[in-house]
Amino acid sequence: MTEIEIYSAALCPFAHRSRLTLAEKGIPFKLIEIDLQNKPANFKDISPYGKVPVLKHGEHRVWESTIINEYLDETFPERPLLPKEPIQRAQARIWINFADTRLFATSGKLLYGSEPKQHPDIVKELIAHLHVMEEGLQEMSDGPYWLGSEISLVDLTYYPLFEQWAVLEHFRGVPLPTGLDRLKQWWGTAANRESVRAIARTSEFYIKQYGQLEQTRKL
Ligand SMILES: N[C@@H](CCC(=O)N[C@@H](CS)C(=O)NCC(=O)O)C(=O)O
Repeated sequence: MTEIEIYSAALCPFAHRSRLTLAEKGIPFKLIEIDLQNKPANFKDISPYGKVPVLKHGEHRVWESTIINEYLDETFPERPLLPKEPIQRAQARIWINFADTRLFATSGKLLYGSEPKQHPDIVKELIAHLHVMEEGLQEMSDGPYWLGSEISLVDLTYYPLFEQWAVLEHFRGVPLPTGLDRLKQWWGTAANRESVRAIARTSEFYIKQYGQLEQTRKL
């Protein structure tokens, strides 16, 4: 098999998505850990946006976690992680897009891209997104995964933020609100998945690492 390398960083939830996809599909890969505070001089040659994750597959490079994940699913069609029917694929992509443009965008803004006075409004926005997810899960999934009985790229796209939720709670005072029962059930199922457990980090790990980041730049 042509060698696969993934450029990753332990704290990066986007890289986490692609490592989980590789694991779920049983694709062997080499992990290259990048210190994002001290990037290698040639990193832009590997990653045009200067970000992780980047996938190297032989002579090809692919970046952006959701695009990497679809590339992997199409290139290695065994153990598919998207449904077959176009409409179901479209629905999966709508949820993946919601993760990127709403949930991860808002949580990122809360952690990095805002002033404390903006936080109450951003927290409201974040909680509203969680409620949209809760309703979506109730309506479209008979469980235990996002699209029903099988794990999919939707689960692998969302899960990494939940593994790090303790960071939002610790640094921004945002516990997961009560009343999101279906979402919490989904989280519990995803967290128990073998691929997830194999590389899971504890809340303490994330809090400590983000705490160290805070010393070097403003969280
Ligand atoms: N939309 C990108 C986001 C990737 C991203 O933001 N990665 C962060 C780490 S979590 C990064 O590499 N940041 C380095 C930088 O911006 O200098 C994806 O889904 O892959």
